[in-house]
Amino acid sequence: MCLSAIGYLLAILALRVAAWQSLEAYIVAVNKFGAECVSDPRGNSTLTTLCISFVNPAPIVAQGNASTLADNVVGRIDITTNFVGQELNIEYLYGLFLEGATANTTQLIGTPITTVPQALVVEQPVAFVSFVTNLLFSTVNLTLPLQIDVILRFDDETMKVTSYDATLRRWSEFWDYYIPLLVPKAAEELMAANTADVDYCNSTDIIVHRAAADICTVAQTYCLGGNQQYDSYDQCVQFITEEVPFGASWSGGENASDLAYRWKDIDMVKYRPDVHCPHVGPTGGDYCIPRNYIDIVLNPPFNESFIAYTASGQ
Ligand SMILES: *[C@@H]1O[C@H](CO)[C@@H](O)[C@H](O)[C@H]1NC(C)=O
Ligand SMILES: *[C@@H]1O[C@H](CO)[C@@H](O)[C@H](O)[C@H]1NC(C)=O
Ligand SMILES: *[C@@H]1O[C@H](CO)[C@@H](O)[C@H](O)[C@H]1NC(C)=O
Ligand SMILES: *[C@@H]1O[C@H](CO)[C@@H](O)[C@H](O)[C@H]1NC(C)=O
Ligand SMILES: *[C@@H]1O[C@H](CO)[C@@H](O)[C@H](O)[C@H]1NC(C)=O
Ligand SMILES: *[C@@H]1O[C@H](CO)[C@@H](O)[C@H](O)[C@H]1NC(C)=O
Ligand SMILES: CC(=O)N[C@H]1CO[C@H](CO)[C@@H](O)[C@@H]1O
Repeated sequence: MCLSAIGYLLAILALRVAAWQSLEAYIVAVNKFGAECVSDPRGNSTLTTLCISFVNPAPIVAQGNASTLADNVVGRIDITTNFVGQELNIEYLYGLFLEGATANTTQLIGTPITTVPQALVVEQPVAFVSFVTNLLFSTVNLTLPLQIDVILRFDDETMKVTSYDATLRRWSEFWDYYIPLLVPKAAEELMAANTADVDYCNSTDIIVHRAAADICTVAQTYCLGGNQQYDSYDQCVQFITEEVPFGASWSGGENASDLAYRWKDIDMVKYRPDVHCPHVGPTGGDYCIPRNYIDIVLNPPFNESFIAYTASGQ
């Protein structure tokens, strides 16, 4: 009885294993998640030249869909928050790194230029990938590495990502390291633009005003008519610099002006103002909420497990 039950379970397991798509299919899908490599010259990457990358995400951000993400994908990025559905996940995954590529002012987040894989483990339908991406801060000619870890779960039929959990490793340490290196250049830019009310003896104030100039330029350029968020550029700057805190390096998603919340949204606004203008505005849309540490740790947003079947003993 017991043996046959085990035999039955083994048979189920064998069926399941036989039903999974190949490891190669998973590796290709992991690659596409990183860069939508299909339309990229690096698209024929293999395991040895893994093309995980957020380099040049513009086409994904512009078209607002990614063939790699399931419609109801649930994602989490540790320094920001949880995102449900394609549009928001594209915003946060790919939009985060976009603007720095074209802006001619000092951006608070660098532009990914190269990516080197560090780890890849696949056990269908779950994969773990870790990569070091080099971020370029072009106005200060500085390139710095950041390691990113992502656990992914795929729909084995469509090979689209249904859940992902991403961690920007050592982000707070990274932030404390690089932000001071941007301050002199940011101050120079603000002075050149005759920006009012900046305390040039206060590094944080310089960075806050740099962020405000970028956020408010975008808000006033693209959020028009029914999408308007602020009465004027000056009112926007006043709100960003005085009414919300700048926020900690890790507190994106809270009601703050910093990179990971209002600042990072500026990339997406021009493509779909109706969706993204509230994210740079005073309300912050639905995504600008206080977060409780214990709640974050104990209540993951995912509808499915990241524990692979063999590990779970099923
Ligand atoms: C893609 O693969 C083909 C065939 O293996 C190879 O000839 C070509 O150089 C590769 N392209 C790139 C950009 O690596
Ligand atoms: C993405 O959107 C564009 C334009 O809306 C559409 O042409 C394209 O087929 C879509 N791609 C996918 C993979 O859904
Ligand atoms: C930076 O870009 C803005 C808007 O695209 C433009 O008005 C400005 O002249 C540029 N500044 C420099 C120094 O290139
Ligand atoms: C930027 O930095 C690189 C590497 O440190 C250096 O070779 C290059 O000359 C620098 N470029 C400028 C414009 O300063
Ligand atoms: C520096 O600027 C920040 C942001 O504007 C502000 O919150 C902080 O109080 C300022 N610090 C000092 C010492 O003035
Ligand atoms: C964020 O803070 C501002 C200023 O205090 C406030 O007006 C706004 O309602 C807050 N937004 C949320 C979502 O709490
Ligand atoms: C079908 C289902 O349960 N969907 C949920 C998946 O998780 C997200 C985020 O927690 C929920 O918003 C969905 O309702």
